[in-house]
Amino acid sequence: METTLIILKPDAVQRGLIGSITSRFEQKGLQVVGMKMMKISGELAAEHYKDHATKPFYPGLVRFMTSEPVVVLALRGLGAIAVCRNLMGATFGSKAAAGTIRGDFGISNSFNLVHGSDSPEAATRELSLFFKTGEVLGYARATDAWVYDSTGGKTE
Ligand code: IDP
Ligand code: MG
Repeated sequence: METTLIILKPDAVQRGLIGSITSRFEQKGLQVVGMKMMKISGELAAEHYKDHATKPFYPGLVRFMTSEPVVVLALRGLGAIAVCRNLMGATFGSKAAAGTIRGDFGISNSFNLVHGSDSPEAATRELSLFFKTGEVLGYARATDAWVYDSTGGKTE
């Protein structure tokens, strides 16, 4: 099982898409193990996006991500990091495939609704940036017996 960090960006919150986007992840079978609304500080945005610090779009990205509240989610599931990236679609809304979150809900290349960790290392780092100890909750989910096949001794 993996846990990944998802951010519903300010455009998702402003456009009233918190529920619709969260539903995409839930319907897939991902388990919500952390969820909160927050306003990202300049320091946190800089730390989160430090790998992009030299990119031309970086100042605008930090301005966007700190402009209005976001919703952060910790999502758990088998292969959750790649599963979520696939559900999100390609970075640019104008290019993202239909059927994906970015492909279905947006057309902008920078206001692209959602962030998702792109590797296990990034997920660990980003979860610890956005969630304090105790804010990500492990709990047994009643539907897991049907979301996953555990009848053969392993969960698949
Ligand atoms: P990702 O969010 O799909 O992982 P990254 O390349 O990590 O994409 O870029 C981080 C964020 O920066 C994107 O989600 C998008 O909001 C913004 N961004 C990336 N490339 C561009 C660009 O060329 N122009 C404007 N914004 C960009
Ligand atoms: Mg990225």
